[in-house]
Amino acid sequence: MCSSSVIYGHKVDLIAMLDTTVVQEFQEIVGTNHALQEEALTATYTADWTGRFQGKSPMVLRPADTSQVSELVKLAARAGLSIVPQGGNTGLVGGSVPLNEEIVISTLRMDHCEPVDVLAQQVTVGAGTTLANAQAHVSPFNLDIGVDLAARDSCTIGGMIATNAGGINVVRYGPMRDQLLGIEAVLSDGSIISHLEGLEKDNTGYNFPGLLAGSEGTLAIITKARLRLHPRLNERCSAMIAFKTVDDAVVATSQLRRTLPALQAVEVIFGEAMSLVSDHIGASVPVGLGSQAWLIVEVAAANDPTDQLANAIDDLGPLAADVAVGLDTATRNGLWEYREKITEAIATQGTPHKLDVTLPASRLSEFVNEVPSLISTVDGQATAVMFGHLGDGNVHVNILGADGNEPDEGVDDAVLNYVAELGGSISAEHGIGTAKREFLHLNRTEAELAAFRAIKRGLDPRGILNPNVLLPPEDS
Ligand code: FAD
Ligand code: 2HG
Ligand code: ZN
Repeated sequence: MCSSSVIYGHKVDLIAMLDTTVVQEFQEIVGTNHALQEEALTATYTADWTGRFQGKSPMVLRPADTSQVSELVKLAARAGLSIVPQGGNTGLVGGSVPLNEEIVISTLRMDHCEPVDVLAQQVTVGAGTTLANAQAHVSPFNLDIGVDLAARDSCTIGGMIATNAGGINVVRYGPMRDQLLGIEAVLSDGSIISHLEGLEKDNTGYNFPGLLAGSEGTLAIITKARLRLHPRLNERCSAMIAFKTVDDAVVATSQLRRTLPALQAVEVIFGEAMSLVSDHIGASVPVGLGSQAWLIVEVAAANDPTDQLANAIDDLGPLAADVAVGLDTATRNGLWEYREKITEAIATQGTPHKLDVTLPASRLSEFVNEVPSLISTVDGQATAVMFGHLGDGNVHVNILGADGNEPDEGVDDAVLNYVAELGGSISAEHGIGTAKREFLHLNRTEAELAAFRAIKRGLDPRGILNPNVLLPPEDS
């Protein structure tokens, strides 16, 4: 059908790599419409959200259910093909795209949500369900998914599990791993493991949900998940608080965590990020122009938590330089826009290196204050745009090079070594992917890496599942 195309130069070579009978067998499993080969059709599956990681694939397969995934994996294993599992392709570490011409298995068609189990406060959803659809599915029952993040319209539950996504409510509900009560997945030999009963207590051996959360597609392809749900807290109030120094924001965050039982989110925007995002959304800085840091604090409860928030802000005294409060949905959303549009604002400036790190609370302000000069010693023209989830000690450091180009590679090395020196983590919530695997040794000992490799070999002896991510190559 497409082997004679001259428009898509490299496609002919790629397709030639796949035996025609193998191609036919793949097509028989998912149907020809869901076995994509034309580069025009595969393009959105082969480049990542940031545009920094671009690959190519001989075939993107879109199975409808778990048994089709199982058949695809069996066939790939037999044919010696490697697989990149993909959900919404919103990952930010280059883990979701085929960088060495792997086939892609996209879960997007596996988006069925089973009826909400109100009695148990749980739901089982297909791995390809977007977070927004899962939220919409459970909200009529006054229930909520514990993890929320700005990519909610595109990211999938399977991808969120595979990356152990964090987002804005970790301070209250924990990351994706904490939401998991059961999982169904296809292993590298095509066998299916399924444990979806959702028993709150179930000590019957190894915990697959815990193992697969954060495994980044290297151990299995997740096909369904049983999620714990939380009562939906409809009474909400948000505030943006400006601080003269980074340290004031860190101290205030700790105080708010101690004094606000209804605390739902504590997010931070530092100076460079605030000016970039306000330009991007075409609005002025709401409060505290010239400050070094702004917190967005949200409280949520069954009964109006506004007084609770107002009292807690009063108690901050002179720490808080200025405050804007959002009582109604429109004003709250207006404040949140400054936080949620930062990633998009950065993307308009070029291709950044995204470093997503956690610091111990006692080293946070030192880190944030030091990073700009650290970066400039490596690349004099690079700028650091910083923001994140301060309640969890998680700072997103986006580094842009001159004229929107990527910065000097050495900036990653300098920042991540500094993080490790301060006792932090080189990946807070986005995962290791391709982007950080050469730095994994900064946080993991030889013994830990050996245990990781043993797990990988045990579950994927041929190394066909997402071979380019997480574990550093053995000879590095
Ligand atoms: P993909 O990008 O498709 O894949 C991510 C990884 O998971 C890859 O390694 C892939 O192989 C693997 N994978 C995907 N599906 C499966 C599956 N079914 N089985 C096995 N492996 C699988 N992340 C946060 O943690 N917190 C945030 O606040 C946050 N905000 C974001 C905001 C924006 C605007 C954007 C663009 C991204 C943001 N992210 C955030 C990153 C991203 O949304 C998350 O990492 C998300 O969990 C990825 O889900 P996905 O479905 O897009 O996965
Ligand atoms: C967020 O918190 C995301 O908004 C994206 O994790 C972070 O763009 C980034 O670096
Ligand atoms: Zn984040």
